[in-house]
Amino acid sequence: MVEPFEKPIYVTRPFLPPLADFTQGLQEIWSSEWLTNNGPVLQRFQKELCDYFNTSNVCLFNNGTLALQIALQGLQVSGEVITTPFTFVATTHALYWNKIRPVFVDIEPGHYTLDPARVEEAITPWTSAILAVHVYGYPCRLRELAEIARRHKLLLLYDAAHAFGVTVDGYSIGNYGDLSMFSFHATKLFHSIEGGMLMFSDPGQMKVFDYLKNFGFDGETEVVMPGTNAKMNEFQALMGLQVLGHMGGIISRRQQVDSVYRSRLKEVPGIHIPELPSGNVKFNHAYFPVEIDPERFGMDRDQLYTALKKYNVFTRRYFYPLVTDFACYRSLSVKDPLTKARQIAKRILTLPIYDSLELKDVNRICDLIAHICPSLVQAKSNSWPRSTNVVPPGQPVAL
Ligand code: T4K
Repeated sequence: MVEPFEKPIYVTRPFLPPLADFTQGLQEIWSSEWLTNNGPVLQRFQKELCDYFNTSNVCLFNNGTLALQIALQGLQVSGEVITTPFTFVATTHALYWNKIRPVFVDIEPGHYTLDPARVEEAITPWTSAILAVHVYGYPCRLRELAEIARRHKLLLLYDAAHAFGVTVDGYSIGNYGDLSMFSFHATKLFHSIEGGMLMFSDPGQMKVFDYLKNFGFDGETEVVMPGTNAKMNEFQALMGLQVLGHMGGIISRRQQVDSVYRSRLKEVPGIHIPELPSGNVKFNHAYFPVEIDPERFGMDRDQLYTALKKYNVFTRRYFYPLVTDFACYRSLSVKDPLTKARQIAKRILTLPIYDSLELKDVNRICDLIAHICPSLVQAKSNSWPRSTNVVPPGQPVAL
C-alpha cells in the first residue's frame, strides 16, 4: 500500500536564504530608514543583476506583469501583436492593458514555443511586434524569429518570465530580441518575493521605463508622462540580492531532480517527457512538464492530477486552459486552429520541482505515478526500476 506524503508536496517552493542573512540585511534597511523609491539595496541589486547579465540595460519593477505592460507602453507598441496562447494569462493581459490586439498562433510540440512558420503567416499591415514566451525556460526559436522580425520590421519581445539563468551560446537569453521580461515571483527559481525585470538592447529606453514606473516624475516638480507606480521596494531587492548569491546551487539541485524524473519516468507507458534543450543551451530546470497520453497511460491527465492530490502531491496544469479559452478572451476571433497548443494543453502536467525537494521524495513521486498508472497495473510490469522502499507497480491503488 502506498502511503500519501505526510506534508503536501507542491509544484514549487521558494528558495529562502538563511534567516540570519536576511535579518542582517533587514538591519541595514532599519538603519537607513529607506524602504522604497530607488533605495540603496535596490541600487545594489540592480548593479549585481547587470553583472550577472553582463549588461547595463536592466530596469527593476514590483512584478513581471507591470514590467511587461510598461515595456509595451514605453516601446509604443500598438495594433496587433503575434503571441502564444500557451502561457500564463499575464502575457496576454499586458497586451490588453495597452489596447493591443493579441493574434494567437500555434506552438511547436517538443518545446512548446511559438512556431515561426505560423508567426510569419499571421503578419498583417497592423502587426507591430512579436511577443514570444520562453515557456518553462525553453528558448524560443531565436534565430528564426529574429529573421522574421528583421524582414518585416517588427519588434521582437520575449516574455522570459521562466527563463532566469538560461544561456544560449554562452549569452544570457535576455540578450536576444529587442527586450525580455523576467518575473521574480516567489514561484520562480529566482525570486525577490514579487518582482520583475526588463532587459533591453537600446540604452535609450532606460529613462522611459524609469519614468513610467515612477508616475512619470522627472525630478521633484515635473511629470513628463502619465506613468504608474511599479517600483520594486527595498525588501524585495534584499531578497533578490540574497537569492542571487545562491543561483548556482539552486539550478544544480533542480538539475538533479530533473535527472531522477527522467530516468524513472521514461519506463512509464504514456508519459512523454520533452527533451532537454540542445548542447548550446544552459538550462535552468524551472519546471518539469510531462504529457500524459490517456490511451497508453490508462487514464487522462486530469485523472492523474486528481489521483496524485489524494497522495498529497499537488501538480499543476500549467498552461491549461489556453489563454484563448478563458472567459475574458473567448469572444476573440482566432484564425489559427491552435491544433498543437490545444492537444498539449489537454495533456500537460507540471510535476513538483524545486531546490529543496529531496531526491527520495522525487523517487516517491515516481513510485506513486507508476502505482497509479492503470497500464502498469494491468501489465504487472517487472521492468519498473526500483528505488529503496519502492512499492511494486501493478498494485491496485486505493484512492
Ligand atoms: N508571464 C509568464 C509566462 C508567467 O508565467 C508569469 C507568472 C508572468 C508573465 C507574470 O509574472 P508576475 O507578475 O507573476 O511576476 C503562479 C505565479 O503567481 C505566477 O507568477 C506565475 N507566472 C505562474 C506560472 O504561477 P499560481 O496562481 O499558479 O501560483 P500559486 O499561488 O498557486 O503557487 C503555486 C504553488 O507554489 C503553490 O501551490 C505553493 C507554492 N508556493 C507559492 C507561493 C506564492 C509557495 O510554496 N510559496 C509561495 O509563497 O501563479
